[in-house]
Amino acid sequence: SGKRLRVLVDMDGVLADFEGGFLKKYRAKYPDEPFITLEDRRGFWVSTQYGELRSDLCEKAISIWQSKDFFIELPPLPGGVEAVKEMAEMDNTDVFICTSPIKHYKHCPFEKYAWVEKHFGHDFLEQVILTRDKTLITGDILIDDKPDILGVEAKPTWEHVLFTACHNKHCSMSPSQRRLLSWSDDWRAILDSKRQ
Ligand code: BVP
Repeated sequence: SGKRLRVLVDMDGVLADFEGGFLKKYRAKYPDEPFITLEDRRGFWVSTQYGELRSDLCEKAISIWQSKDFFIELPPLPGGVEAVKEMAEMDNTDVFICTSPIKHYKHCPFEKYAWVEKHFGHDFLEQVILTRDKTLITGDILIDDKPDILGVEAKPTWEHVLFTACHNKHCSMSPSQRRLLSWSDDWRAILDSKRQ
């Protein structure tokens, strides 16, 4: 019934474990430097919190995700790949992976495509959207762990469903905003609530 549902799914922090992958490689490269446990993470920007811990740690953090093989080696978050594959098979449903690459472009955009091919298969590359401004992309739902998704479009078409992550679990939210606590949470009910 009704028109097709378009679901946009973020990659880092929703499908790929950016925070866990970062911490593991940061500790391996800088074993004698202080670090922030996932329990103590606050704020979307890892680099900002490391810079607050000690100013030189901001650039050390950045060096981790600018390195070759950082993005391709990110482990999938539990249930995410399976959920997106199931969504893509649903009637009247179009799913896109919508992700913002870092501006240090040597490895990240390539490895984001390679990650999707590795975990979803070559054909799923049709579903990848790389953009620095998600407000330009039209959709019914955007599942994303970033609390504030801003861009040039003041009124994006999508409803932002906040995917819970270590850095946002304490964030207060407007009463109308919805969360997806994990991929074990009822994402099917959220999709169904948007169908005509
Ligand atoms: O490519 C990811 C990692 C990067 O920003 C992008 C976020 O994309 P979305 O999840 O919004 O699609 N990134 C960069 C920094 C610092 C840069 Br300086 C950071 O602290 N955290 C982070 O995720």
